[in-house]
Amino acid sequence: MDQNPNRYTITAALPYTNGPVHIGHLAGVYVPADIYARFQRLQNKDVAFICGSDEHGVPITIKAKKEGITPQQVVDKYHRIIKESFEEFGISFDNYSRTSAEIHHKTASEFFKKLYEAGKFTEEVTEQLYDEEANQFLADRYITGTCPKCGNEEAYGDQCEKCGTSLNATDLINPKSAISGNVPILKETKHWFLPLNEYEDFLKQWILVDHKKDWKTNVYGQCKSWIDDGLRPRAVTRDLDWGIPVPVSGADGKVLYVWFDAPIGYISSTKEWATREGKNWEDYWKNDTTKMLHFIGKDNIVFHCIIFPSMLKAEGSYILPENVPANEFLNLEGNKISTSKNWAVWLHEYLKDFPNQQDVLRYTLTANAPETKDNDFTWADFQARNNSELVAIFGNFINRVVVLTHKYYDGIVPKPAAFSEIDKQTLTEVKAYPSVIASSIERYRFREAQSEMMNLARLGNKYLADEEPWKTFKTDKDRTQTVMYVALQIASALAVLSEPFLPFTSTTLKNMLNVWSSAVETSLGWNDISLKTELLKPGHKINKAELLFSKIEDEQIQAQLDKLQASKKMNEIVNKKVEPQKETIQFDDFMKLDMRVGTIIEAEKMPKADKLLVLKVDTGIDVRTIVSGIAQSFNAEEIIGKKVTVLVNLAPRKLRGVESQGMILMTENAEGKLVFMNPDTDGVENGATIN
Ligand code: B3M
Ligand code: ZN
Repeated sequence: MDQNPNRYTITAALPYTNGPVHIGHLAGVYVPADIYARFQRLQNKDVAFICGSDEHGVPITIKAKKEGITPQQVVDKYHRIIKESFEEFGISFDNYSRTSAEIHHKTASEFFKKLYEAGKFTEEVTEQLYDEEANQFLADRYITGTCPKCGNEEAYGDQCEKCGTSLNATDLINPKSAISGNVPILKETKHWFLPLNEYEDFLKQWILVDHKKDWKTNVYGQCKSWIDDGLRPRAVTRDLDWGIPVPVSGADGKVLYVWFDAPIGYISSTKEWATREGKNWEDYWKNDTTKMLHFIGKDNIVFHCIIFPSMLKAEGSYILPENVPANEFLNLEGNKISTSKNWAVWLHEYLKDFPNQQDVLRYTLTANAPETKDNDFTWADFQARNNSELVAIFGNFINRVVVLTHKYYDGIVPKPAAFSEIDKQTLTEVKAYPSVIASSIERYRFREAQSEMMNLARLGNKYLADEEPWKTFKTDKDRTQTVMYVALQIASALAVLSEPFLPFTSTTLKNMLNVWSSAVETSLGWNDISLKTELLKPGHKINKAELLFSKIEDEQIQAQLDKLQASKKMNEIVNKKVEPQKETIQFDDFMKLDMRVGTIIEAEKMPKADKLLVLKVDTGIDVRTIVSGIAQSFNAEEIIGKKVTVLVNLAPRKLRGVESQGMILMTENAEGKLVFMNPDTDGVENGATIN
């Protein structure tokens, strides 16, 4: 086996294919993973950046039911959309596979069989929750209930997303079927369990001792609390009809638990890539000189730090992750991102509104990345980051450098004369950036790394503003050449160092500076910035200026806020509680009601009663007295002459000593004010019947 300490296996969580991806996914997992992978490639490391669609599990079957299509149709639809979004945002996976792929079914089945044959599972008949109406066992997201740990009433059968605890369905308090809403019964069924309790010592050593110092505190803290709570055997099979069939006899109708097969998806995706690229996949999974990293969101910590490592340990021939840099969650305009409430910025929609502005979103998401705590994305911040950072600093600097080089020197890098102290200091500062940025990236501090990269743009922008070559051009040719030479060196350093964060911008900039193709002698790498005495040699010709960033206008931001407001309105409508429908009545029952069109001809307040008005109503049959509880919504004068609907054959009853001879039909508006049920009655005579 090839001994290469520069090999990296970088995985990013496999998204469930039950919906498109939004900014929360990008900020939490895929942008940081991509920055890291691009950075390591720029260091000439041997990188396998691996991902794929997670196409099994209850999230998929629930979605299929909701959309009235098959699970296969669901995964085909969203796999395509998700894959395309990742490509469009420059997430540079070496391979994006899917867990419905044959190679994955084979890999996951073999993995299970190996553990099964080695006696690593326990086999148990236990009582599991069962929905009698749906005729089906309830696992994972098919069941909701109260989390025994934090009291969250919407915990799932395998996990509470609020506190992160991994659960068994039978742990839930007040369990309820997500299919029918019914209270489930208990029914016996056989399953295979991975006895996590037997891996406690291993996990204690590996996480709590070996990785105490280098794992993020949020990750370490969650792991420690699970281990301290004591680990229990965990079922790795399910009674479901969607998934990878359990590959042993006596397991009809059973599939692998999605969290058993999904992480193996990293392995099968690596195999798929290695076969295509003529590599050996085992170098990336079984060689302990390889560094393996899992980029995930915080709700996936237990699966990647406890369960999957225990599976790998049980199998015996795999390496373990060096780090699991999990992020917290990103909120949107102060609220939790929610697919079901459509409170999200969908990547495919973003690109329609901001075409070719992928880097602006990447930049904003990294600047606000939820690295140590949940964080908020706001459109106002997005606009400010673009207009006052990307446009005003980065874009402005580059544009001046390139435009002036063309204006003064026909696009040819000028020869410097004597360097001033400022020039020397500036060139020295530039050389320090690669290692400063690298050190932040190596510690998974991507916000810090990106802000250092911007500091380099700031340095360039300030240098030009201070040295003012547009002024010296008329008076001092030598000085101008020197300043432009220095500015061009900064611009080329920026072209390289911005790549992990702003890949599209970096490509355009490299094209502009003509340092792009590897055929060109001046092709630049990350470490050249510190090592080379000059990045662009005098005499090198650069290309014409292209626009890197453009201003985002208030109207564009308002349109996004309006979109969110519309989602909020829609949710209010959908979630509004209405009275449940009453018992069915027969036609004859309805016909007993005698309703007529009438007109209020007199109205006065009932003395000493807040709510009551005494009305005289012309019903067409007669003029009668009706006492109505509407005084808090109307005063007497304003309703005289109003057309109303009257139930005329209601048995009379006395209210405060006044006999009421009918009832006026009313309803209530959104503000709680009563309104008359007076259908469009223009030209309808009093006494007309309603039916
Ligand atoms: N599909 C969970 C999620 O999207 C999941 C990750 C699997 S990684 C192996 O939250
Ligand atoms: Zn909880």
